[in-house]
Amino acid sequence: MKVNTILAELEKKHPGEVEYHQAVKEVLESIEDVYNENPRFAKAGILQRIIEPDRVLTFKVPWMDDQGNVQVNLGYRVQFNNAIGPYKGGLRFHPTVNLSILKFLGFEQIFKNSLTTLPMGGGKGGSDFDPKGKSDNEVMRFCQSFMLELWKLIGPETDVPAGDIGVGGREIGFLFGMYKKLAHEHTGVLTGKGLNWGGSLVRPEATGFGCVYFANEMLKTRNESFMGKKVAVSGFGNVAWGAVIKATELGATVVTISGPDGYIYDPNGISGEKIDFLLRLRASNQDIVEPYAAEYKEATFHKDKRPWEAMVDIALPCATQNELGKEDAMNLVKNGTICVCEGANMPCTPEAIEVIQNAKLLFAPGKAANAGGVATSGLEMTQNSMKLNWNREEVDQRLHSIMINIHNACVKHGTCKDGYVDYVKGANIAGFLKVANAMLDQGLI
Ligand code: NDP
Ligand code: 2IT
Repeated sequence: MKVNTILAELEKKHPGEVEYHQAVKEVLESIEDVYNENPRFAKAGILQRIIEPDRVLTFKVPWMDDQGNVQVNLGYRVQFNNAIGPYKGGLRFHPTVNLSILKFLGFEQIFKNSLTTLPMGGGKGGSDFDPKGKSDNEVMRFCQSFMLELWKLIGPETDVPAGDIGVGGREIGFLFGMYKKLAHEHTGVLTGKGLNWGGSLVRPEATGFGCVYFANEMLKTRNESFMGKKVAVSGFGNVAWGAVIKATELGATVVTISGPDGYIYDPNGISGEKIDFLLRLRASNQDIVEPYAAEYKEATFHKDKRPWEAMVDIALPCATQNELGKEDAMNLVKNGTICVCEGANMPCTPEAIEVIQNAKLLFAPGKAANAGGVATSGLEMTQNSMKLNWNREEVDQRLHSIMINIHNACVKHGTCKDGYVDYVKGANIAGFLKVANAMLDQGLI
């Protein structure tokens, strides 16, 4: 395998899809050695087959706003790979959504889902629709129109979408309602459902909890823990709030959260009723960062800045891709940070990862550290199939042990000669081998 040749071909075939190229490059560089060790991979064209999605559906989503005007957005579903199970991955509703972003996310999802040990393939979808500032009725009409196209492609044994940026419980409800009506079935076709109609306990907080469980395993390898540590979290969405709660529960003080307009620093920690306050603001579609600083006088608002300038022991980027760059990484290293654990997908740029790893900090890539969300989606699918609900402890225990297993897989495949664990390499190799071997077993299809 010649990584550079394959990447050059990919860039020629899909010009300008920079996030997709970025994600593929990282995986190819990590797996080069194990790929070359088994000549059957090259003979079966595994690489060329794994980096292209099986199919991409693009569609138009017309909907009517509250003023009676027709709006048109674009909808997508990228079905990447189903070697080890039905396509599985979230839907993102955000104005920045394009094919490059969804292909990077779908590609990452293949390896992430493989790491969970559950039978799930990789996919992703979404729209450039912006739920921010829209009424519930507008969101409902949009979701219904979106599902009118999507339902033909998905099913509980075919492709199981879920949430991502801009898609939470409300959107999943509207999407599910329309699917149920069209397909005339009540099945686990989406995950992140409401508890009364097939959802799983712990799913809402699972990604954040899983990220902290993973970070805790990394810390243990250096006889460290969350106890007494200062933590910076970015964002305050589905992923971030679970991370804030679990890190606090393990004895840390979470001093930052952020939004697109800046971050807040609260030296007393963001916990208890402050989290309830934030969740209320979020539920009513309001900005959170500035109102928080207005409500809690000890907190300071840092407009248009990122939390990575704060003095912290642990950084958990939980907002979006490429939100932590080289300078941010240099700041963290300078400030004595010991661990960076990605709650979001690809939040650190390749240059930032290089700085962090060269300084021998603990670093976990999102495909390992945020796999708790999709893993708990997998547990939701299992419960739906059994037509049974597990209690909170049961789901949380399974999530916890899945995160420990993922950590162990990364250590197994990522430990370097000097003992440093390259979790990026470990996650990519462990995730890749399982899918590649399944593809070999199943022949050329
Ligand atoms: P949400 O929409 O719930 O939250 C995203 C958060 O990030 C919001 O607080 C948002 O603020 C903030 N944000 C968005 N863009 C920016 C930006 N450019 N700069 C700073 N803050 C920003 O999304 P999720 O929590 O679901 O997703 C966050 C990340 O985690 C994504 O990378 C997603 O792919 C990943 N992920 C999600 C999983 C899930 O189960 N939901 C599972 C695994 C990974 P505001 O709302 O004010 O714009
Ligand atoms: O990036 C992700 O793993 C998610 N957005 C969750 C996907 C899922 O199917 O639960």
